[in-house]
Amino acid sequence: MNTTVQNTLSKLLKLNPESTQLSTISSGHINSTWLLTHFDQRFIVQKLNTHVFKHPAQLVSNAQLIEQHLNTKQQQNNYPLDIVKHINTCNNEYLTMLNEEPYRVLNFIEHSYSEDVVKNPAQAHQAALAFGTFASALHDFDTATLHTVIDDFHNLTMRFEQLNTAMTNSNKRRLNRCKNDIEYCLSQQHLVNELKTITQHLPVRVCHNDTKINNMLYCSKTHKAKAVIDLDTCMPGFLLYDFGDMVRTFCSAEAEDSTNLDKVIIRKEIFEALVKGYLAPLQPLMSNTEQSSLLLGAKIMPLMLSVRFLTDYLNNDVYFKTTHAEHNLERAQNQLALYKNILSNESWMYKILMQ
Ligand code: ADP
Ligand code: GN1
Ligand code: MG
Repeated sequence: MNTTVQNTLSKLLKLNPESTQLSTISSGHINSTWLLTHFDQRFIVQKLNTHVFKHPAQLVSNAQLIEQHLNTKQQQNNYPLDIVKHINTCNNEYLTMLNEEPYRVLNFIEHSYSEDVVKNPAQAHQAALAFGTFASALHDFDTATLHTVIDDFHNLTMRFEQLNTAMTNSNKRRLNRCKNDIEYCLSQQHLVNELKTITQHLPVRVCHNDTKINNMLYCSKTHKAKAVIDLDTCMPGFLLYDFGDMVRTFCSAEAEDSTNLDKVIIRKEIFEALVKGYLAPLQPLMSNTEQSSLLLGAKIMPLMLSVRFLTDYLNNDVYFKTTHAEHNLERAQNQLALYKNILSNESWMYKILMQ
């Protein structure tokens, strides 16, 4: 590990760098994340990505309001999961500028692990139960107190506009590589109208907005859900997005960037377990309309991610972390394969959702 980084991060907690250890955690696409160990104490240290999060203080403020709300619920025995909390750093701050970059420290959730691909229905059930429990614990949270950390984050119309802009500015080689994928995405814009119609009848709730599988932690002893993490995009929205992002990241047998497209298909038993886990805490709060809207989320999210990955590919990979030149294109094609598979399985998915 780079000793300069280790010195810098140790400084955040006034620790002697010689008695700390640092390792990189690379599962997220946005922030830079490290595990900082000091004897038996462990901390998560994150450098927030200011290209993505223009106002990091607002993100921390949102997360802390949610932390407090969940804390109160936990004290009333109404929230069974662990809570990720911001830790006060050297200057008595929750967000610290070091070399002009914003850092924060979180409590490390001990005895936990995250997954990038769901291995079995029990894992899907536990993860969906966790995200459902999280949403249900926030049903009485005042959404007006949250800052909009990213404008139009799940605005499909705007995502199509960003794709169109990227096409006009892109280099020809990259544009040619994904012309067909772009054409297909643009042919699916009718979903925008479906979304507009249905959302008129839905309640605005606190959404996590990034319910992908590696944003929750399992207990390494019981393998049950332990914590919902990565609260950076919690904002007012519709639950269909959270449900859709779970379907997108739990149900395929392949990781989001796999090029093994034949295997990018919805696994029925995983979908069943997901629905059961998510609805257990939420169904009592939901109308029939809201419950049935979730299926639209399952279509919207892989399509929206294809559009976002294609946009970033055309923009020369400025948003998502990539490990190789075609990474964003591979992700986009993977998500399109998943989207098409969902379209061909819609009817049984709807039956399971509504039974
Ligand atoms: P990003 O915003 O880049 O996705 P995350 O906040 O999701 O970053 O963190 C990346 C990974 O770090 C997670 O998938 C998880 O494996 C690990 N992680 C993050 N926060 C914690 C925590 N409080 N305790 C334990 N592991 C964590
Ligand atoms: C990003 O930060 P991470 O890796 O949990 C992205 C999500 C995407 C996801 C795709 C702030 O999530 O919106 O769905 O990648 N987060 C942001 O894997 O853009
Ligand atoms: Mg994450």
